[in-house]
Amino acid sequence: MEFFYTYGTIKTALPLVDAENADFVIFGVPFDSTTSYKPGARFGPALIRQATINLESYILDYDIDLADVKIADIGDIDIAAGNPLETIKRIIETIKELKVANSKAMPIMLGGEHSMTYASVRALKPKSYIVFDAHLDLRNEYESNPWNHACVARRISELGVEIAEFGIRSGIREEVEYAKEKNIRWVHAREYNLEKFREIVKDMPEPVYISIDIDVFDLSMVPSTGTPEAGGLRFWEVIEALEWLTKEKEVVGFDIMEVAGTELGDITALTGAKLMFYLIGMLSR
Ligand SMILES: [Mn+2]
Repeated sequence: MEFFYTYGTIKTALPLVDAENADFVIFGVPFDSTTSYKPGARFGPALIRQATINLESYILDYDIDLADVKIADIGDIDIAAGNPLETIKRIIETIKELKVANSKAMPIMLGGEHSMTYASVRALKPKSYIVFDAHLDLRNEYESNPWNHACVARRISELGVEIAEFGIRSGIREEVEYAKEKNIRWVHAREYNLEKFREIVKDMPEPVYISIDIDVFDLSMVPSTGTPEAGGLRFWEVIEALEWLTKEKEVVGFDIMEVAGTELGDITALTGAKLMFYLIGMLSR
């Protein structure tokens, strides 16, 4: 398989295999053309990869060494700067190409702005979409653009995918009304706990796609992100929910989005990298 390498791969931290032989295939989407507040998500994939150098491959909690897991990193999608629809098309093509080469590979997308999650959902066709996010992302359009990052959950709901959102603390009335009308369940960050998560997710159809907008976490852990919001979730709260979810439900893929920044060693990227290691670890159990 031929892929585009923008910023190199993750191989400094982990021994990698070819995409054809991998159980997990990482790719980056260095796209941030609709970002409305804090730019830099185009550097998210590179910063997350760089942050993995700081991590141990052994996951203490699971007694799993990621060095023993078959992981590939195919580099970054050749994005179309300023053109979300064309970039979405290219992501879908890449995932389809990957699935032809290796049908059992689980794609892991590193972003990049959240609008691109639509592409993974389109390509992987899950029945449920479970997202951790500060924002509802249910606007019909934002700045006259239906492919803006603030609209991604709405576009996904239009695909007929069942949606649940956790860690929410930002949205407008139109979005709350749309959620009610379409039976989209969401839990405010103030009211979030594992019990509520399980209660909502347990009856959702499989397979599921997991999306983590890094802004779901408390601002102190993720200062470099497109639209930062105070009052977020703690790291272990999210990990515990994901541990339960990955045990209970079939997962077709996941993403970690909206990591931004311009400097190596960025805190937000360190949070994203650690989260990725945990997710690969729990999905390998
Ligand atoms: Mn968000």
